[in-house]
Amino acid sequence: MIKESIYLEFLDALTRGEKTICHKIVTDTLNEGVSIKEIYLQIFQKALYQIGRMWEQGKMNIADEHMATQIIECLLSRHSFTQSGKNCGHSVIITCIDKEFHLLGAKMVANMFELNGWNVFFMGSSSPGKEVLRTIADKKPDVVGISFSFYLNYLRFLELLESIILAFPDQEVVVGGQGLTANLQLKLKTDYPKVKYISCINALDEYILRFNSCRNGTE
Ligand code: B12
Repeated sequence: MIKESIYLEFLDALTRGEKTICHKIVTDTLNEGVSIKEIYLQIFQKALYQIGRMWEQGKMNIADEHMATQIIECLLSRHSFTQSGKNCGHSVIITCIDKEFHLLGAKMVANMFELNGWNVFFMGSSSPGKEVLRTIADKKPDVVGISFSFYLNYLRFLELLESIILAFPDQEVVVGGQGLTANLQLKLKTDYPKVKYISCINALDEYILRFNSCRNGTE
């Protein structure tokens, strides 16, 4: 568990655009033996959700929000491969839907797969549906992960899901992101029972463990 004081120190530096201080806090915390997953959830995600609230309440301007996002994007790239595990032989495509510019949640998820030894094909933000389909045909991944944050992208999300299921009926698909409201989670359960909703990287850990044990025949 990361101390609240560390998180607050990070948030303060982040909202002032102080990248060097943010980087030092993360490096020191990792050196104390805290895992990357805890840093992602208890510092990065927590700070980004707070920044969202501050922006919504007019307590943070767009420039500062963009700077903070850039700092976390940079830290996410720096702190990914460093604790990489052995290759487990599984592969995953992670993508955001078309016109979806919220990238960081998807990137965290991609990094977590990578840390668990998966071969990751990360397509980033705003990927056109036909390119996602082409990449699935090309890479033949074990899993496809779709990230969806902005509610107005709802129809694009369903369109992509439908087209993947139609073209690759046996494809394992996982989805996540804040666009998946309780209603939409319910719709997924009833209309697309094979698609798995994963709420955050803690739940992702459980999914990866289960996936590995199923594939290794221990379940
Ligand atoms: C940074 C940010 C931006 C940046 C994104 C830059 C970037 N490179 O990513 C920019 C400036 C581009 C942006 C733009 C906009 N944004 Co914005 N943004 C945010 C902010 C502050 C942080 C997003 C973030 O990174 N969160 C942290 C990550 C780690 O959390 P996460 O995405 O939830 O991911 C976790 C889980 O959901 C899950 N997960 C996510 N994806 C996946 C995928 C898979 C496969 C799995 C298994 C799991 C999974 O695991 C992740 C890790 O635990 C949020 C506030 C918030 N509450 O998040 C608003 C927020 C998401 N934005 C919002 C809005 C409204 C907008 C704009 C419409 C603003 C505008 N008027 O222009 C545009 C829309 C752009 C678009 N078309 O996509 C709203 C969305 C409301 C909604 N649900 O629709 C939010 C919630 C702000 C708010 N409080 O209103 N934004």
